[in-house]
Amino acid sequence: MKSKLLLALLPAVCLCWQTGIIHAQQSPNTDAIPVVTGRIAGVLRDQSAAVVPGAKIELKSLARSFSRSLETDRQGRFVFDKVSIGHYQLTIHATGFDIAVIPDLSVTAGAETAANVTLKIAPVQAIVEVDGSTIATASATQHKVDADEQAQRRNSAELVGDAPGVSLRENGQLASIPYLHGLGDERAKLVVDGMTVSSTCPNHMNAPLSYIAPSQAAQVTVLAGITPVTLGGDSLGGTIAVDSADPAFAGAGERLHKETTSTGYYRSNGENYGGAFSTWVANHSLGIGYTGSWATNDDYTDGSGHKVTSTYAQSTDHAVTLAAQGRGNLVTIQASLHHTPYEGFVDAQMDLVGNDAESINLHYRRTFDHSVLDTRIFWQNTRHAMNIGHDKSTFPMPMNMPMNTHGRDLGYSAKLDLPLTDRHTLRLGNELHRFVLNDTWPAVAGTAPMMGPNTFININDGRRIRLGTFAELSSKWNPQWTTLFGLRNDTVWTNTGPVQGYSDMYAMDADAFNALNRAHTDPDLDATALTRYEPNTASTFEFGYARKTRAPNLYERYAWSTNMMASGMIGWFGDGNYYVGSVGLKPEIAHTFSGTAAWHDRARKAWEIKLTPYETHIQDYIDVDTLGTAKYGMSTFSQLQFANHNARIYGGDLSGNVAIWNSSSYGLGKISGVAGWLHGERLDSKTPLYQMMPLNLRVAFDEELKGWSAGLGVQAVDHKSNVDPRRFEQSTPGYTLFNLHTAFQRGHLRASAAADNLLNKDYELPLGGVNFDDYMASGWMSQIKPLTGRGRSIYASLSVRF
Ligand SMILES: [Cu+2]
Repeated sequence: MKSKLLLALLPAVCLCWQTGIIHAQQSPNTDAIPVVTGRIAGVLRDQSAAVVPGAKIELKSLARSFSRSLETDRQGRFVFDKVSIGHYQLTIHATGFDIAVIPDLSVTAGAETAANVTLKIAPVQAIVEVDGSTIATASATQHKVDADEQAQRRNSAELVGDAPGVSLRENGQLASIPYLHGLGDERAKLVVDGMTVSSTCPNHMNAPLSYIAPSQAAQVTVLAGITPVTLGGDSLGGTIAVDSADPAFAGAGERLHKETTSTGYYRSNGENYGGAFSTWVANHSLGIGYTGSWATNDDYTDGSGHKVTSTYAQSTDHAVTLAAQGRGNLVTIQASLHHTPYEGFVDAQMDLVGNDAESINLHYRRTFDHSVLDTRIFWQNTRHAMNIGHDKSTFPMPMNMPMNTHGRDLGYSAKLDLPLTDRHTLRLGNELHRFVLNDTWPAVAGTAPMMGPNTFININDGRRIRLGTFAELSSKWNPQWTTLFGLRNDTVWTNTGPVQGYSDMYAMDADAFNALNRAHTDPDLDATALTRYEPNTASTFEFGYARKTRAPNLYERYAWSTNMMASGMIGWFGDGNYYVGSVGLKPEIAHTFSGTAAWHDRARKAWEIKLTPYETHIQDYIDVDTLGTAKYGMSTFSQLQFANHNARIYGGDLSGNVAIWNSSSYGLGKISGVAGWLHGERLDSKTPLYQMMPLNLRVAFDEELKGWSAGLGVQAVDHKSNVDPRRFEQSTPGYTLFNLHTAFQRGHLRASAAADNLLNKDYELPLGGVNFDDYMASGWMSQIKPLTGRGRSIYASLSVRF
């Protein structure tokens, strides 16, 4: 069915195939074939005649409710054995290629039907498949994460950092926070293996992407701007999906499919080292695997040689996966454990002193004759502890201030892809995400009434429940025109129980909060309308509108204390300010107009250039009002309360690549680049929005020759002068960074090396927030400064795969 949808979406399905009947006598396994069945066998190749391994081959009976699927083996071969005689449709999905369909293959008794297929490079990258949905949008970027990238990226957020429209905000070492077209953190939906997991922390220290190690990530998808409603819900800026590898079952001629990878790496700046191990074994219907990783790092040093304290971290991840397939069914269950004993936060008053999470993710996919049902149930239990870490100066803060949160995420999703006619496909779905949060700060002996004698209850059984229902119609009117219309309703319920402070000095706020009606129901409506025009195989134009809604999170509504110390613990902005919630907050609604124009050679192999301008008007953007300011020593901070204000963001992304040479003697030499520019402002005060990435450009030259690859990258960032006055955001100067990398493959072994910030440039991160540690270490006697980035770092890794 999905093949039909894809067929409908693609301008032309380029497919070369030959079928023929080879008499059983010529087949090597003649005696194994019973008379009422036959077999289908073939080899998959690309246009250069190279074999295509790991492609998904789906076989469907044209007459009966029967389907089977498998993957091509390392030689690109596949065999369907003991296939009942009759007529079948064969569909081939391979990343980077067109979907190929052989509409009618006939299987005769005791004979082998050959189905050798030559795949063509996908002329349109507009089709991406993520979390059970096939999405057509030209602005989407999707890529497979290779071994070098898995080893080179410090955290999984960095895997999406080079995609057009994305900028990363530093937030600890284990997960930077992606911004999509200026809308970041919880304004961008982050989906890890189909799961939506919440930050169980008032500082978002355990952001969703910290729950998948780069070594486990196999594919990343970025949908900035116009997100199809199937991937929506709390997705103001768009959606980022990070997925681990699909289960691979034994292919033709393979009794067991086995894969084992082991990687170790070392990064000089901050003594960062770690390793990952994964192993997988499967027969034709059952598979089991394990992935584990461990990483540790000390504080890094910036380009001036200054040690940036509280940038240390350590983490361990384990995941066990079981998968089974047969007759159109695929079931996967994954159980994971994540353990972070410590992680410093240089831009916050607190550090992470413990984070433990367990999760279970059950996925079931059923392929029917004409439709696909995709369902998932997930659960995660997170215990998170904060305190003042070992790097932080204790003056004039208390020595000890424990804060503990406990969060539970539970959710399900069910999606059905239903082709109505050859032209139209309907997609229906329903999903639930339920988040329950407790946030309590135990009393510290001898500190009453400031921090005792009672436990400070920040969030008491806070709940945010989102139930979403959606319908989407995608239509391929003719080879040139495609449309997509979607409607989605999310009802979000939030509530929390009564609270208390450490002592009576907090009673006024607590009593007022407890007297309020804290239960809210927000009926959120999302809509997407997208149209695409492909006048020829060398250009694509797309234009769309999306309305997307996000109801406030639990801290935005329920962080209740106006006490300076208590409100200093709230906020995920890294700005040193003090935040207070507001029960009456309304959901924010983004109206986005965006277009994409892409020009490329026919095969999208030699060159491509893509331009995406956008404008978003955000009604009731959750910004802040100033309650007061306070000068501590040399620096001034604000106490801010979350408040709705209209805002708008506009900008554009430009990306492109060109192959400069491609030959057997010189290999493939390629230049690629991504540029982004945006402007964000609050409409009533005409002031800039917080943390808007300045004009930035990344250019890379890469060369691949046989088992060797190397590249040079340049990143140039303009100075940031548009700053948010309410948060005392500071401007940062422009900078240019260079990096080099190389990798070499020999048999099972792969070695890679890199130098980041090659010239050891001293620079300030435009989205890095402030260096709160240095300010505290000076006894408040310094002007608080923006966070500086990493100085030069040399990197080496070695991995074995067999
Ligand atoms: Cu925290």
